[in-house]
Amino acid sequence: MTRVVCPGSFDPVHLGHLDVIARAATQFDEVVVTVVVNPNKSGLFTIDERVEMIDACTTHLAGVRVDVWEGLLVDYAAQHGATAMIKGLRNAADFDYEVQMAQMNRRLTGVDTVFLGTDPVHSCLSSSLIKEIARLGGDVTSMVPSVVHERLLTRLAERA
Ligand code: COD
Repeated sequence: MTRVVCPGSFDPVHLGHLDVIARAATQFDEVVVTVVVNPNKSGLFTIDERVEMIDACTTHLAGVRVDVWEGLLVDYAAQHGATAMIKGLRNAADFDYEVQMAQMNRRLTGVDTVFLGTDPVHSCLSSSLIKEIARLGGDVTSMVPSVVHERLLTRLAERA
C-alpha cells in the first residue's frame, strides 16, 4: 500500500489544493491531507475548522483522510509510514521554495517529494489572496467550494 502526505496550512482549502489532492488520490492508495500547525501564526480559521472544511470537500475521494501535525513534517511521514510528500507547483517561485524544502526533507530522513504541476485554471490561487479579495468585497466563488465560501464570508463578517 502506498501512503503519501499532502501537507499545508489550508487556511482555507481552495480549488487548487483540492485539484492536487484529487489527482494524488488517483495515483496512491492513501493520501493523508495534513494540516500543519504553525504556533507562530494565527490563521483566519482554527485548525479544527480547516480540518472540517477539508473533510467536507473530500468525502467523495476514496483513500483521502485528514490529519493534523505540529513539528517536522518528515517526522510525521516516518511515524505514519508515508513514502512521499505531495506538493502542487504553481510557478517558478513555488519551485525555488519547494525544491529546497524537498531536498532538505530528503536529507533529513530520505523521504521524497512528488510535485504535481498545477492545473493552469488554478495557478493564481492562494489562500492569502483569496482571503484578501473576499475581505475587500471581491467575488471568490470560483476559487473555493461553496462550503468554504459560506464559512469565509461568515468569519470575515464576524471579524469586521
Ligand atoms: N494549485 C496547486 N497547488 C497549490 C496551490 C494552487 N493554486 N496553492 C498551494 N498549493 C500547494 C502547494 O504545494 C503548497 O505547498 C500546498 O498546496 C499547501 O499550500 P498552503 O499555502 O496551504 O500551505 P503552506 O505553503 O503554508 O505550507 C507549508 C508547509 C506547512 C507544508 C511547510 O511549511 C512545512 O512543511 N512545515 C512543516 C515544518 C517543517 O517540516 N519544516 C522543515 C521544512 S524543510
